[in-house]
Amino acid sequence: MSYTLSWISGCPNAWGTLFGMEIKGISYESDRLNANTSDHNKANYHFFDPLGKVPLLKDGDTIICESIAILAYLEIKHPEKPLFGTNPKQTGIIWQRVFEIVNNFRDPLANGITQPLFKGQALDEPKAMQVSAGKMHDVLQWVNNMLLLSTYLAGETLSAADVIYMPFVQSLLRAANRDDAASLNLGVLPIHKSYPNIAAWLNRIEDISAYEKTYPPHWRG
Ligand SMILES: N[C@@H](CCC(=O)N[C@@H](CS)C(=O)NCC(=O)O)C(=O)O
Repeated sequence: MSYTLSWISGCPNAWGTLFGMEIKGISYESDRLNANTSDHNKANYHFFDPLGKVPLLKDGDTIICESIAILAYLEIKHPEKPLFGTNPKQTGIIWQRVFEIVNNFRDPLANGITQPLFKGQALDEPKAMQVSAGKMHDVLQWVNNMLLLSTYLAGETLSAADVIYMPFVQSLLRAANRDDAASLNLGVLPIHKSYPNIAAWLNRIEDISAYEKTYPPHWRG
């Protein structure tokens, strides 16, 4: 069995997929694309994913786009080290969390704060950023409260919800640490003071060997 995963360093969706595959011990050929040269916009890539997005998994003749779909596909093929639970209740709660992330808790971080900072656009619209910061804090408070009640986002065991959400939180922290974020006073750093339960959750995840193995290479050094 041989998988190929196309990904871009620093893409949180792709990081979640890579992280999940490493946790499950699934080997794959790494097809790291270069965002700057727009490898993913080349025609042959669009043949597989019309939107030209990463990650994309090739498994022989089977092509799966969408990071969460890839994780669900691999879960069926590799049920060991489960990320989507082992009984109906766990599976239901994990999928509930996954959809809460997708519908409510991802975009206020990614679209509202992280992307404008990474694109160097945040200081163009400081008032809009303050509005976005309010929405980001609403989300972080909700997640921080959730992590007071359980060790991981969907209970006492690491699940797909943690794997999917962690890269968005780490991307936010990296963006908030940029020099141009200082004047925005986002109030998120240091995370162990602003949101201690999220900080402890991140520490637990960082201790997993798959975290270091899948850490975005261009973020190093
Ligand atoms: N829903 C998709 C979103 C993937 C996505 O937005 N990928 C971004 C990078 S994080 C991408 O490929 N961007 C390249 C582009 O839009 O040209 C998933 O989760 O797989």
